[in-house]
Amino acid sequence: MYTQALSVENQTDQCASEEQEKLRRFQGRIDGENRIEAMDWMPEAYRRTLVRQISQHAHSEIIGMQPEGNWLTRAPSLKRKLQLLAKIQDEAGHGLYLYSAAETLGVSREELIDQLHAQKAKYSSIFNYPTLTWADIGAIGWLVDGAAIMNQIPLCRCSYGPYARAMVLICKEESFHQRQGYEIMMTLARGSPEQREMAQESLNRWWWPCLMMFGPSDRDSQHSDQSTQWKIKRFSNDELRQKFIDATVPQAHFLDLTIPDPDLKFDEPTKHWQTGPIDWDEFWRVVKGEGPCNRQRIAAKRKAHEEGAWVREAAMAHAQKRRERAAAAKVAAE
Ligand code: FAQ
Repeated sequence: MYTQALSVENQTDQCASEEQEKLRRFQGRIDGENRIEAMDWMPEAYRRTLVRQISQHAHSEIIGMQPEGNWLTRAPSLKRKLQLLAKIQDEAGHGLYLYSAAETLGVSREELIDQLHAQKAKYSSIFNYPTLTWADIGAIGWLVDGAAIMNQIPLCRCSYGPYARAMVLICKEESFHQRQGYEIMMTLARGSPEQREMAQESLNRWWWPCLMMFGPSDRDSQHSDQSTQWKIKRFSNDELRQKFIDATVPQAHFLDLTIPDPDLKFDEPTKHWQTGPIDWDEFWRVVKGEGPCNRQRIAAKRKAHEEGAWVREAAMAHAQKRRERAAAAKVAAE
């Protein structure tokens, strides 16, 4: 009995030390700026963190199509309509790319989409705000895509290979989106007094929610420390938020628009723009499902999924037929 117990203990010790060794080698690879690939050993918590972040990111791209889709039939010209259509299609592509990246971690797209529909998975808070005027399409491109790029450029250097590679193309397209949004704002800001007012009113509504997009302040960010150690995150939420503020305030000045923040000031010693306090209660309300459009977004997403079932079934049936035909052709050739 006694010797058996000893040998079980020894085995447990050995397993624990092997696990420690794997962890040490894993962190060493990350510290040495090597990429982790899908077939590599990784700690379960690293895998779960990536599935959480990548799937939330994918859901954001897909849900993010809705506020813009609202203006497709009302774009002010054919050129604007085509641009907007192309942009929304890009967002769909980003979502699919990101679902594929998540799937390399051993989770199916169906499972991820079910989690979104069941409201167990999050998507970005920003897409729970309504698009009330055409200027909102400009503001989304300028500010939301601007914030997305600021957050996503560092993700091109994320330690997980499939996510990092997906981000390269996504960032290129987001840059184009940002420019088309800024160009809409410029047209409005230099247009009639009514157009200027529309641009200003839109900036007033989108500014603060865009600052919230970067996530809670560093002191309340529960995942940041671990994600930074794993080089999934390269900058903290507050650092990226500050970079965005510093880049965007001069762009607003160029448009001759006013940032809706009476406390905004340039801090000469640090050379940073300082904002007033962010309303974190609003942020958490929106994250917890109580934003202006949360229910509407999920209901629209579920409806589209249900109505699209026949497309998925037809695609699967077509793929099955092709497989059968290829197998029959192979047999005939033998
Ligand atoms: N909204 O500990 P942290 C786009 C949650 S794509 C909702 O700091 P983390 C393109 C967070 O999940 C926009 N929830 O978390 C486009 C966590 O909850 P959990 C999306 C948020 O992961 C443009 C909790 O709070 N981009 O815009 C938000 O270390 C135009 C604690 O937070 C990405 O997803 C939020 N804003 O840092 C499309 C980029 N912030 O999961 C259409 C990738 C935080 O424990 C039109 N993601 N939470 O239940 C990231 O970089 C990170 O996940 C952060 C959050 C920075 C978003």
